[in-house]
Amino acid sequence: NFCFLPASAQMPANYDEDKIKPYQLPDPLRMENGKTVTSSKQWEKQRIAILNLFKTHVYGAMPGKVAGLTFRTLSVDSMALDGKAIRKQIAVIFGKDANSPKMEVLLYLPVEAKSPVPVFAGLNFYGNQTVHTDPGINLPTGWIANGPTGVENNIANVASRGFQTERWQLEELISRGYGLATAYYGDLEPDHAEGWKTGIRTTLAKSLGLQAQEWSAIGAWAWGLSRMMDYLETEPLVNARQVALTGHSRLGKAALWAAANDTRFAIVISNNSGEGGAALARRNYGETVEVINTSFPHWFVAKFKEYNKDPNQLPVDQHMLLALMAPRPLYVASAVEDQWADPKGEFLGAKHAEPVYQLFNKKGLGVVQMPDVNQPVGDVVAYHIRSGKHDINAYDWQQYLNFADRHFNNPAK
Ligand code: GTR
Repeated sequence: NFCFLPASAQMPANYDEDKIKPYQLPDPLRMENGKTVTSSKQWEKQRIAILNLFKTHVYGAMPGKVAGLTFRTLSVDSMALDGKAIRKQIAVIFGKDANSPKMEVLLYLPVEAKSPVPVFAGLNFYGNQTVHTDPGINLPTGWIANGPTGVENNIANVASRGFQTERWQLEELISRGYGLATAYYGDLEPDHAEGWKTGIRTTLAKSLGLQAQEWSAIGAWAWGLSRMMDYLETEPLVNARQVALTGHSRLGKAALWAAANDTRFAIVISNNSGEGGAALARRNYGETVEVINTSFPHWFVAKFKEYNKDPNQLPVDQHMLLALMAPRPLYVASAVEDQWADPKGEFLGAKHAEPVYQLFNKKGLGVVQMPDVNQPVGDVVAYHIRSGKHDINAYDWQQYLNFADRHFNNPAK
């Protein structure tokens, strides 16, 4: 399976636990006045304070809904996937005018659904057509990163259909009673340093009342996820109170940022999200703050670069981002061969979010040590480290489906 390899992946990185510089994590419960949060009620205010710190220092502003947001159904096929699913394609148009920028949502629902179903939602890397070979899926027309089969000169052609079926497990989801909603992240902002010029940070600057540099690519992708949720709330076959947000890698970072801002996402799943995602920034292991800011300057705001040399100066760390999910169920996953993402740092991110879950009488992760390979642990906060490489595969999805079954009390089947 193809994956992005930045030049920085060649840069020397530390993979030695003994060479991790000592660090002290900021306490998510410590308020600005120095006092400690002791109740879930007090947490509400602290939650906003932490969210604002992430806006200022890491991901930038998060605008609300754009005026005139419109949903237009482009196609419906109630006999998709050999009659097992309903396929809908919807243009989510960011304005009243039909020529406004838009994102195309691909939605599959189990045909047998008698009542509104829970849905997994997430952005994809190379266009909706890569999720399944279903020939009815529209091809994206905008910029796509070169690399995969069927992408030439940054344009996708039919040969890219089904390029990442393994990453979505659509048939499995449908057979277990779940829907899937996805959109191509490049509809929001093409993922390269100049992408903001043609993405929504520029095209919607006026309507959102925000300058491009006030937020980030991750912010733009996360904003799109919230607009997807706006649409899902209008879809009668979807149970919008049971939407599990998933994201792999950079899109895992975007999923976490989306769910931090938007509590309508009922479950949050971070798959190999690494640096700038679930992994602690203070650990110099694998990818670092400096490296990610150098390879992907557009992902974060300029302010984040001030911490390149010393992430200890950050007023936050990623366990606090994970804590913003509380009390919602959160799943963090790593892969053994994905040392670049710092599996232990991801585990510790989840672990140190625990005190906030405890305010809600939820145990959090509930284990002290990192579990063995392919041994999922935890209840409201779950974690696994799977064998194999940086990816999201059938094994990961099995765990996420089991997790959703548990927390959504079994889907309407
Ligand atoms: C890498 C990047 C990671 C991760 C990954 C991905 O190049 O260094 O932070 O986001 O890309 O998205 O696959």
